[in-house]
Amino acid sequence: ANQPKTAGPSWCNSEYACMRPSPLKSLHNQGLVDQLETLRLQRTLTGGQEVNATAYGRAISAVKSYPRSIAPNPSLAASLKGVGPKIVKLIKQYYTNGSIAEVDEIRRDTSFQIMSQFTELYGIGPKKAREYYSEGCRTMDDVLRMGGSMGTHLHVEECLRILPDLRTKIPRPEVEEIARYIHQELKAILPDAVYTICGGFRRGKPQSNDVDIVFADTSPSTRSQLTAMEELLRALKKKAYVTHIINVTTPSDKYERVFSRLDIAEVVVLPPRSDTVPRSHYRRVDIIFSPLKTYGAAVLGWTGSRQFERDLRRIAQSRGYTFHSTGLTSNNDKTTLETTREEDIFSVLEIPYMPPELRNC
Ligand code: DCP
Ligand code: MG
Repeated sequence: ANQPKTAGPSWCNSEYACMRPSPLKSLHNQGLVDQLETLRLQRTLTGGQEVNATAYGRAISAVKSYPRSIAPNPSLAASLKGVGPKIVKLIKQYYTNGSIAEVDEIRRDTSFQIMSQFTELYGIGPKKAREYYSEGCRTMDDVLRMGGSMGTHLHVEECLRILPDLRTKIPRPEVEEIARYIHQELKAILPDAVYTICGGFRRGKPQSNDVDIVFADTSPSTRSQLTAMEELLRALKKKAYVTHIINVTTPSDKYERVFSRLDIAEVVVLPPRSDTVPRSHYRRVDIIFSPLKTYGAAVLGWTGSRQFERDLRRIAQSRGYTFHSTGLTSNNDKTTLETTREEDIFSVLEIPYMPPELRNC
């Protein structure tokens, strides 16, 4: 094996980001991370380039997990996994000049600002953002009137009305209150339901763009999840807590094989004012129902980060398994393992357990 050139701990050199403890913010190199994030976003929006978005993603993840400052010796960036010579040059530029020239240029570019704003709209990816821009759209209003939408069930005027709220970040206490409220309603239907708030919240983000809640029923009775989800949504709508249902994915959908036994409802809620919610905002919530047997996989799959999930799936493949939020499946006999807890998956894959706050790769 190659002798690591970095003086850092051995996991710094793992080719899998999910093996490297990655905090929310780099203690020592966050300024650099922010610059590289701009380049990544720009590459995502403009499509193929020599150093593409994925390459920046890998480099960002490597820098984030590096536990010391790179500033005293920027050349050592070359020894980080996933940092190629072109990015090393940029890193040196950053530490010499205090910023990367191309980043300054990108941030001043209005087309970049406008397109990145479009991608904040639910359901608009980089490709669509580019299309709408080239068709002349300059505001969210333009995009919605050109047919862009947040799911087929929302009308343009309605989107425009709630959009400013949905673009406001959700503080942690409100995230918790939303989960508590929904759980409370669910108890009338499934008294033994448990839940975990996943997504960025679980990774320690102080504010979230949406709320991702994974539920499982711990009672041995075999009540169908589908009915439970339907009943829950009906109850929440009746109370005017859920205001919009964007999409519901059920096992009976055409995606049956991929999403087998995971029900997902993408909704908008309007939590009433309270001590923790000083002003009501419309909020995006993903409600996920998982069987108890694969609850660990659902929680692990919905906690992220995206890079963490990508590399976890790569590790799983290298060990002869397929990982998905519906479960860990053996590639040989196609059996899905019992993974009630997240730890079960780490242990089958023989990798160290990574606490959620260190999955921000
Ligand atoms: N997820 C995933 N792949 C997807 C969708 C989701 O791996 N296509 C996982 C990783 C995400 C988590 O689910 O971290 C939740 O997705 P979000 O889009 O809600 O992202 P976050 O919760 O991380 O951030 P935020 O909601 O604050 O934007
Ligand atoms: Mg989220």
